[in-house]
Amino acid sequence: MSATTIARQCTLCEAHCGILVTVEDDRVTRIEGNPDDVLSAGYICPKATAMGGLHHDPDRLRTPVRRVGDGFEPIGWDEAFREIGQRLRAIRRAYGPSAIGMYLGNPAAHSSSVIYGGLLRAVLLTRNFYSASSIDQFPQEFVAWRMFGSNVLMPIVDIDRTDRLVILGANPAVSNGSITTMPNAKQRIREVRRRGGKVVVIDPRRTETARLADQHVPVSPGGDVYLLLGMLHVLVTENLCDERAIGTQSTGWAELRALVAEADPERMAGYAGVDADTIRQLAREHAAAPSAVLYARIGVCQQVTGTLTHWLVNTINAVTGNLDRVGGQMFATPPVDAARYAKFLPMGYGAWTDRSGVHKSFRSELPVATLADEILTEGEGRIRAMITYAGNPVLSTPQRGRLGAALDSLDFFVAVDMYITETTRHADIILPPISPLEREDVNILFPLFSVRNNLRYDARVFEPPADGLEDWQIMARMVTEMVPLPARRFTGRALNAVLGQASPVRMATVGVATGPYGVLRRGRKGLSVAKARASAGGIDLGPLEPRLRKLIGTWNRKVRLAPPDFLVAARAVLDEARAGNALTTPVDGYDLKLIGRRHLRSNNSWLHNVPAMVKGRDRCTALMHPADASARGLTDGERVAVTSPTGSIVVPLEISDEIRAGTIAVPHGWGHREPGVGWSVAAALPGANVNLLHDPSLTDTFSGNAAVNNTWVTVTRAPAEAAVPIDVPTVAVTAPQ
Ligand SMILES: Nc1nc2c(c(=O)[nH]1)N[C@H]1C(S)=C(S)[C@@H](COP(=O)(O)OP(=O)(O)OC[C@H]3O[C@@H](n4cnc5c(=O)[nH]c(N)nc54)[C@H](O)[C@@H]3O)O[C@H]1N2
Ligand SMILES: Nc1nc2c(c(=O)[nH]1)N[C@H]1C(S)=C(S)[C@@H](COP(=O)(O)OP(=O)(O)OC[C@H]3O[C@@H](n4cnc5c(=O)[nH]c(N)nc54)[C@H](O)[C@@H]3O)O[C@H]1N2
Ligand code: SF4
Ligand SMILES: [Mo]
Repeated sequence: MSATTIARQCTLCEAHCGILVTVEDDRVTRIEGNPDDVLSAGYICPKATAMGGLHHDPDRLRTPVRRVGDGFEPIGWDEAFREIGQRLRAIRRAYGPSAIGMYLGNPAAHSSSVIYGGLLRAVLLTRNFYSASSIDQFPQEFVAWRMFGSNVLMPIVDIDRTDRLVILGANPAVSNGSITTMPNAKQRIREVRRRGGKVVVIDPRRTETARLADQHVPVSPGGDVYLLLGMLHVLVTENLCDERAIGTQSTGWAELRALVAEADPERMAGYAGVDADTIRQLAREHAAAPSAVLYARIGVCQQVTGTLTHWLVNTINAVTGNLDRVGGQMFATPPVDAARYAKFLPMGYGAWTDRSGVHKSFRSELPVATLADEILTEGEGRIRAMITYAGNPVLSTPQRGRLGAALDSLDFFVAVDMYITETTRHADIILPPISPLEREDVNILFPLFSVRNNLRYDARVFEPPADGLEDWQIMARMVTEMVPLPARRFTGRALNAVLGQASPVRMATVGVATGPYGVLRRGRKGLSVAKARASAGGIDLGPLEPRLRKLIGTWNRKVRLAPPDFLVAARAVLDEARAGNALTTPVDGYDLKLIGRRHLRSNNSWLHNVPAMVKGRDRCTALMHPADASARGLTDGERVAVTSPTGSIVVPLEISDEIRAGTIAVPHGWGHREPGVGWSVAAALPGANVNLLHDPSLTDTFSGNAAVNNTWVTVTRAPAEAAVPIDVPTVAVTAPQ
């Protein structure tokens, strides 16, 4: 049979690189970068080939399955939806809508099916909605809402035109950028320097990105808030700010100046782990560069100071005149201009809390760190049933090792996933969508955050099986089951027929046609999904343009530099510092700080079943500085126990001076050793679940984002293998009856 090659995108991470997939005899034989792709221009990372591996993976579920004893048996779709409807409606009748919880995972956002996830959530009317966002970008959304009046207005980095790029808590050389979608980040970073610009990386580890930079500043984990306050102090006291930009763009300048009056670098240095001269130099150079931008991502989100840090990042960019300016922080003009309307959506901050009263709702969801508690804690309002959609929270979130038992204790659990994972193995029913290569799509989410405006189309590589469903069709069927309907047997069928016509691609077609470039506004020359479909690699819609004034959702259309509650919290940090107290004091007996790291061939928890993604040396290791290793008499490659007050795991030690002394790094997404998991390749190289070590009660003060990037641990030689209690939470797990 002859080979065919089809252009689409790799949908594994936010970069969505253009790929050319060659198929012979119904098998993927080659995946390469698409040189015509308007954003990735031929670049792919080693993960792209996993798109083929996933499609052909014999472990991938092709039909719905239902629990029988410890295993699963295949069932038909109609039977599955009927049972799901009956069970969930009965639970809702008995205990109310919030007895059904829902968790939405990261890959949901990588197809436009996610629109239907939102619809299901709305129909459920539950207060118990959770997602990976609260261990990811919640602080950035919170800051965007407070400063610019809309959570969607997370500014992105105009990396291709900046003269100075300063990166904190992100490793785009590996992650390829997030909330700044920038495929081939490495090349873009090199280009900054080639243009004569300067690149600085502020990170406790000399990362793959730091190796491309002019300067690496090994900040202490959690030290960024002090470093940035110190920088602001220098900018203010040395009159380095762009007063004209501030005057026309912002309010709150006087309050901000007053706040940082005493945050002198000498005082901040010890807490930041960065000397005062460096803090001064960073501030002066930021102000002096023709254009400059601070870019921060999850390393600083996953901290108790996540919101404060991201606020200071945006603030420094703004007061140096680099907000909404070429080469600074900017806002895209995507083909579906969601940011223009998102400002009208209520954020529901604190509209309700979890039952402990500690965690507030934000954009109408609760922080995921409280999920196991909301299932396990007895009493009124307990979650009795769960729906998970494209998520693996047992591995990806800190729950003191209790989430598996919590899921087992539910009356009913339905998972939408193509694998039997550490999470879905606890389900009563698993509903698998077709493989990504079998779906057609138009991504309208990531152009909101891309470094150039664009519209790209994903073609199907394989025809889906006749009885295959996409995620949105699965969600639509569940919506039908959960909408209160009179005479369900007949009206349900009618609603199904209506929803079945409203595919996300059709919705995107309408959205693009009516959007800023659309045919409805610009006539025949305008943009349409059909034009993107006919293109070789999408349609380039030009560089980012200043447009904050149009988008901003604050009442006076000014940037709020000094939200009062941020000032109070920052003042408290400074008062503590003056009294000699750091934000995170060591817990007795724990002497190292644990941070995370990502690898080029991993993607959170779910690529470890593709052989090409796990070949080579063990990657789930504890990275430690040589001085720390020798102080403990530890050698490279030996097995060590990493223990926190919350749990203990055993992993091999990797010694390298790329990590700051006093800090260790262990990647997340590993720990595939649970019985009954349907990942045969992953189970052979399981690694350990680092989230057993993180304390779920440590969250960002404002948004409730899980603070997993700064945990006190000890590291000791692991006892002999047979005697090792591997991957244990140190708290007993008891499930309610
Ligand atoms: N300690 C620590 N923990 C972290 C992080 C960290 O840095 N440190 N990072 C956090 C971040 S940023 C994120 S985003 C989260 C991710 O957290 P999650 O989203 O909970 O977990 P993933 O590992 O992405 O699991 C995705 C699941 O979706 C399934 N899946 C893949 N594609 C599809 C699809 O198209 N449809 C459906 N229905 N299912 C699909 C996969 O089989 C897998 O089971 O992890 C977070 N956890
Ligand atoms: N290969 C690969 N690519 C991915 C993913 C993946 O799992 N693998 N996941 C995707 C997802 S879901 C996301 S959200 C993005 C995330 O993309 P990034 O934000 O780039 O994520 P990380 O690579 O985890 O980078 C976080 C960095 O923060 C540093 N850090 C930790 N603590 C601190 C601190 O206190 N201060 C400072 N300044 N730095 C700190 C860490 O050392 C690390 O280098 O990546 C996406 N791309
Ligand atoms: S960076 Fe890699 S995983 Fe992400 S979209 Fe591009 S090829 Fe796929
Ligand atoms: Mo993420």
